Amino acid sequence: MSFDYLFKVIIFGDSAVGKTSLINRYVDNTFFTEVPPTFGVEFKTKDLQNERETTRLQLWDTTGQNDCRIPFTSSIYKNAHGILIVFSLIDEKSIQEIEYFIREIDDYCTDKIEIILVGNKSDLPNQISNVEELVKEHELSHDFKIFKTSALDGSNVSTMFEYLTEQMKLKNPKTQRNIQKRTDDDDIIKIGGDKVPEIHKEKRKCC
Ligand SMILES: Nc1nc2c(ncn2[C@@H]2O[C@H](COP(=O)(O)OP(=O)(O)O)[C@@H](O)[C@H]2O)c(=O)[nH]1
Ligand SMILES: [Mg+2]
Repeated sequence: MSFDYLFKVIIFGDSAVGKTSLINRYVDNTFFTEVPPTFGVEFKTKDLQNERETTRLQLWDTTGQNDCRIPFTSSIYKNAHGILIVFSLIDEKSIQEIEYFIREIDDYCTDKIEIILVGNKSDLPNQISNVEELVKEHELSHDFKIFKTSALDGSNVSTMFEYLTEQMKLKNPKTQRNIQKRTDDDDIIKIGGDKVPEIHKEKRKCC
């Protein structure tokens, strides 16, 4: 199957913030109170269609590598168009971790990659009241958009992914013709072995 757009989105964040649950909610409309741990990197796809175009999103789930501070291999960034940094709206430590992920992705991100911060678990009581302020302290002076979501009740999940998709289209206007015959197989990467692609050598100005 071919698509007008094929976007790769990487989902980072502290462990147990709901990365896998957000993907499950968006792709399969499911939610589990117990989620099997993600090993390494896996992706699920979501196809979007309107009267003008078809879009395939590859949503790359990551395990909490940050727990043991093993950096992500550079190959994960290959052909990435979007990055979500997920934190929990009830867990201040996960907000502090944003800084770690921003530093991690610093070397690989270009202005072409859309980065969004996602505060998940908005359904729970005892939300941190000054989330925006705390996030600002750790986003290293960027001005990333923040979405508050709940994978449990689904609120804002589609809205957040739709916003991301629109931003990726705006940043990749030429992709439309170039990738018409691309399939998922073109984008499968070997974890650990690949060189940093050309696009990533032009460093993101703001990182
Ligand atoms: N209440 C609530 N629990 C959530 C939400 N998202 C995930 N969880 C729970 O948080 C735990 C960790 O979720 P998981 O998706 O495995 O997190 P990950 O390690 O970041 O992939 C699981 O018990 C989920 O059921 C949410 O939006 N609300
Ligand atoms: Mg997971």
